[in-house]
Amino acid sequence: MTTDVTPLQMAVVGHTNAGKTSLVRTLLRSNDFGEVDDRGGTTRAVLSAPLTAGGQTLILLHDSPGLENAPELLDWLEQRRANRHDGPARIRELLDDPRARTRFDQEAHVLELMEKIDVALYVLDAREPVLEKYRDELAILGDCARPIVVVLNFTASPESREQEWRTALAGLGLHTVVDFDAAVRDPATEWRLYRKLRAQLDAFAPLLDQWLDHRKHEEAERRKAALTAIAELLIDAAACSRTVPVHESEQALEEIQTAVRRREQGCVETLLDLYRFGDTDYRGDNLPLSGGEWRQDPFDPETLRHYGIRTGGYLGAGVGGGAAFDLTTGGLSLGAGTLAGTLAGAGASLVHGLGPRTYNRLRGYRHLGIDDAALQLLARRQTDLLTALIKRGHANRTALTTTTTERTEPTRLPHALRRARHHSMWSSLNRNTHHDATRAAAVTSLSRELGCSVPEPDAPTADP
Ligand SMILES: Nc1nc2c(ncn2[C@@H]2O[C@H](COP(=O)(O)OP(=O)(O)OP(=O)(O)O)[C@@H](O)[C@H]2O)c(=O)[nH]1
Ligand SMILES: [Mg+2]
Repeated sequence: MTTDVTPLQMAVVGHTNAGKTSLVRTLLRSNDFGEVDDRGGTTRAVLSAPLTAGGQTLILLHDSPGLENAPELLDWLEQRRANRHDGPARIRELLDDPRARTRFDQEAHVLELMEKIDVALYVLDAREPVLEKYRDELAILGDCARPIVVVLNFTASPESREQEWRTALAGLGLHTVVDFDAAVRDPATEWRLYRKLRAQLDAFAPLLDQWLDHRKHEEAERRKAALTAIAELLIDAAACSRTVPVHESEQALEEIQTAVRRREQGCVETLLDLYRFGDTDYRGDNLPLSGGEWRQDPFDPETLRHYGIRTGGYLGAGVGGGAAFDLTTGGLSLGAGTLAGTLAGAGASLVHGLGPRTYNRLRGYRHLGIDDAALQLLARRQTDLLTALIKRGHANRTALTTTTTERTEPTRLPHALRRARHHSMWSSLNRNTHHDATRAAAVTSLSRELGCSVPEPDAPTADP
């Protein structure tokens, strides 16, 4: 049974173009809220969105239009001598005055909002010098008599004047300041922001604790689901195989490659969905991801080189690595275009010491699958993508990039993938598929192993 909760009402206010809507997007984990633009004056009315846990709204976020005319508005307020010691009364006087409302239309939306909220996040562009107009904005907001937490945005920029701002804000009696770059998702800063709110809002402390617990749990579950999706892809790819007459080898290889490419694409989409990113996040020409698809083919040796994956001894055979291989050879890698010819030319020498499927082979059959290097490539770029998504804030409007770390030594495939080689039923890309408990166990152990190379999104447990 759920009890009714009175949500914390939180306004996001500040100068125009300071990054208010971007901050809301990051806190919501969604780039599907409001409009974000460089021009300024983008948000023209208050727009609200809930932060929910277990079907309950715990926090209501209110985005607001930017303050543009604070100096004149402050002059107006300072002329109201009758209410000179009563800030909220002066603000009400302004809102009740039709001429002032028209004159300060944009600001009136914000002041009306300030009257009904529990706390305001004042967003500042930390790259800006400490100008008088910002002090005026803070003086006006101070009149509203609501707790204010100052959010220094753009702190990841080299032009950030964070220290200058902190000193100036302290001079104005504002000590609750948190740095926050809305384009970067950093759970530690988000955690700090909520801790600052908690310190100011005793009555909402249990609610904020509940929200933080929810957020941590949600992040951990999201990461787990993403790692499972990658492990499923890799098991499907490793277990994918076709046994065909030699003359159909080339066609069968192409079929395997097409199936694996599609399967990888499915995994990309699952990860983007899990992290709530859309097609605007992967535009761009200089990226491995373009229009939601990898621009580099996983079966192209160039792609392997890009990822620093060595194809071991395979290339020594004189054929392209990272393509697909005849599983009966125990690891000889063969490019699609060269497969039939190479096998035909290699003749019996390839048959030497080939293991249990030699019989089929001798009768003119091939047992084909994808090679270790291509599997390593799939694992690397999916875990790289997941790492980039974990760190990406929803205010980030540049296209998604992934960084790859160069590895020179060929690494051994994880045990689960080596096992998958012997279980063709485990692959959804084969005709006869059967997902049993052993496959599930392989997925679990592989996703744990993959997790070692993907950062934990958990916020720090101690107070900063
Ligand atoms: N790099 C970076 N860019 C940001 C950040 N926050 C906002 N931006 C960019 O700054 C511009 C303005 O952001 P908005 O979120 O629209 O700002 P706003 O305060 O809501 O603007 P108005 O609604 O016009 O008052 C956009 O181009 C954003 O992409 C940030 O933390 N880092
Ligand atoms: Mg806005």
